[in-house]
Amino acid sequence: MKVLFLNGPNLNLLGTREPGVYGKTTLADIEVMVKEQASASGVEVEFLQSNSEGELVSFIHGARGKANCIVFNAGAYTHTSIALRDAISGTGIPTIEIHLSNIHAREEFRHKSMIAAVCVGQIAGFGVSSYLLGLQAAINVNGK
Ligand code: CA2
Repeated sequence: MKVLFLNGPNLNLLGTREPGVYGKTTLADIEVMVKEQASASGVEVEFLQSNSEGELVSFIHGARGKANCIVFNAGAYTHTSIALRDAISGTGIPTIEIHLSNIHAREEFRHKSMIAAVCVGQIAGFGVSSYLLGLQAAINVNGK
C-alpha cells in the first residue's frame, strides 16, 4: 500500500515563521515522523509539496495507479480551488483532507473547504498529529 502526502502553498515555510499558529516543526521533520510510523505499519509513503495549484493538480493526476490514497493539506487552496476539487473527484483516488490548525475556529474565509465534499473525511486542528492521524485514516480506508 502506498500513501501520497501532498502539501500545498507555503507549507515549505513550516517551522520557520508563525510558530504560534503552525508550530516549530518543519515539513521535513513531519515527513520523518510519518515515514517512521508508516514503515512500522508496512506502508510506503511519498511526500510532495508545491506552491503552484497546477502542479498540485498534476501531482494528483500522477498518483493514478501508483498511490492507494492521498493525504492532502492543500493549504490556502483548500478554500479556493475548484481545480483541486475536480482533480480529486476526477481521479477517484480516496483523499483525506488534513490541516494543522482548526480551520473552523479561525477566520470565516477558512471555514469553507472546496475539497471537503470530494474527500473521504477531514482532520483539522491537531497540529503535526493531523499528519499521523491522516496516515492512520488512509490505512483504515484501504483496509490494511
Ligand atoms: O492549518 C492548515 O494546515 C492550513 O492548511 C494551513 C494554511 C492555511 O491557509 C489553511 O487555511 C490552513 C497555511 C499554510 C501556511 O503555512 C505557513 C507556515 C509557516 C509560516 C507561514 C505560513
